Amino acid sequence: MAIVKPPLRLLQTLLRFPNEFVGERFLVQESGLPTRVVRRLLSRLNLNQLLIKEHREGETYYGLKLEGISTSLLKLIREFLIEEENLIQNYEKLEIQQRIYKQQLEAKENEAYKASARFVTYLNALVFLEEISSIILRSQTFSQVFKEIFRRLFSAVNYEIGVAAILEDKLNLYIIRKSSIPRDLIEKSIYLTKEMMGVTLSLPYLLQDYIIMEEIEEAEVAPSGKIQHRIGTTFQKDPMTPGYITLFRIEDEPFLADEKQVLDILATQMALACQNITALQKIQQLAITDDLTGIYNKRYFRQAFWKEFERASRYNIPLSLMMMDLDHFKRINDKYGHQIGDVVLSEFAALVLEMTRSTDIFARYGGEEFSLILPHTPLDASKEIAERIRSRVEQYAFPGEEFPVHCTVSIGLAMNKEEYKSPEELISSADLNLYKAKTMGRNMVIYS
Ligand code: GH3
Ligand code: MG
Ligand code: MG
Repeated sequence: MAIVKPPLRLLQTLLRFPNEFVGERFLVQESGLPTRVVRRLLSRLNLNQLLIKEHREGETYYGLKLEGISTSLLKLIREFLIEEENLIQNYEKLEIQQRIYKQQLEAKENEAYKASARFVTYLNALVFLEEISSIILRSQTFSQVFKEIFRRLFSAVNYEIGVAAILEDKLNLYIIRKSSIPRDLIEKSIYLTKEMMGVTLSLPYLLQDYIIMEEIEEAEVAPSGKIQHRIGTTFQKDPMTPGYITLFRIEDEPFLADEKQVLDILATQMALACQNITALQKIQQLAITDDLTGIYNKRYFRQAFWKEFERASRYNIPLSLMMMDLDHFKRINDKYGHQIGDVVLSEFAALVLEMTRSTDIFARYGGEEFSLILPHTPLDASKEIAERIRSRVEQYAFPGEEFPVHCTVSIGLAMNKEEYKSPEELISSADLNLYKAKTMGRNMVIYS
């Protein structure tokens, strides 16, 4: 049985209506072939002079010239049509296949592109993180840590103002801004940071008390006026105290989730860096503090005195030094015990510390000897201070076990002179005066 191909169906359709005109739409309907195929076949048939084509009222009508068609010609037509149809169908199949392949290829390309972009981003992030953490972990001060973080963040996050806030004695704010950012926007960002920090950490007092350390980054950005966007994160400055970092954007383009993520990842690094610094500061503090009295020890005295002497000599400014020694301290130990002796020593330190300025450096020189450096202080002024210390100690009732303990102090005071070439000379001079005070009867101030 011969397979009836669609083109044959068309021919059959036409043959069923010999000499009649049949509309194109009708042929499509009857033969079940697509319009395109019918048109093409009809145009081929037309070439063979078999078809009569007429246009009536805007439609195309076809008729078939039956006379003159031989069986062999009919057979040829049939074969031609079958061939033609196969070709068309194959072509269509190929076209569809090609379209599918193209789509698949595009999808694969897209996937590969995304994967490589993701990889590059990931790699960049790793390099960035590695760089930033090694630098901030080596930083020795909070201001170094935040300077590095802010500087490096400029390459990863688009922002114009950065504010880091940590609680030390006060709330310290470390601020970076691009140079073109006006002052009022900085103030706004400080306000917002404090507000956010206050809200996040429930610390309302933060709104008044703070110190600012500012860093300005050179860059050309024209601020459009107001702060549009911000992202922030908390980090653990030390186990007890949180810190806060906020980035502000003036351009009206929200921060991306990726940018927030960078900041969040950095929170861990910042916490580590800050904890290192806190530990370092504690160790440094311990290394220069006297255990018993809590004031500076001799090590720090030497460092500080050498520095002050150098500065005073260079700029020709007055510098006074007091050496103090408690009188007959051995007796106090003998009479009341070593423990009471210790109490007297630490009370004495507290008493003197109270009477000094924040720029003075008071240290335990050893045993029951103390030294007080008075920068920018001429002899007139330091004499008065020494006398006030002496008389205060004389009148002070140190707490004993049963009765209050009384103790006096001898003070040797000296001021720097042009002929002193080394700090030791000023120390010797103060020491000599102390020795004189002792030999002249104690409980007195001798100066030169
Ligand atoms: P002077 O008036 O000549 O200075 O007499 P002094 O007894 O104070 O001087 P001396 O140098 O003979 O004795 C110092 C004493 O200070 C001896 C020592 O036991 C005591 N001393 C030194 N360091 C400490 C300390 O840390 N605690 C106590 N309780 N006593 C100390
Ligand atoms: Mg002594
Ligand atoms: Mg003594």
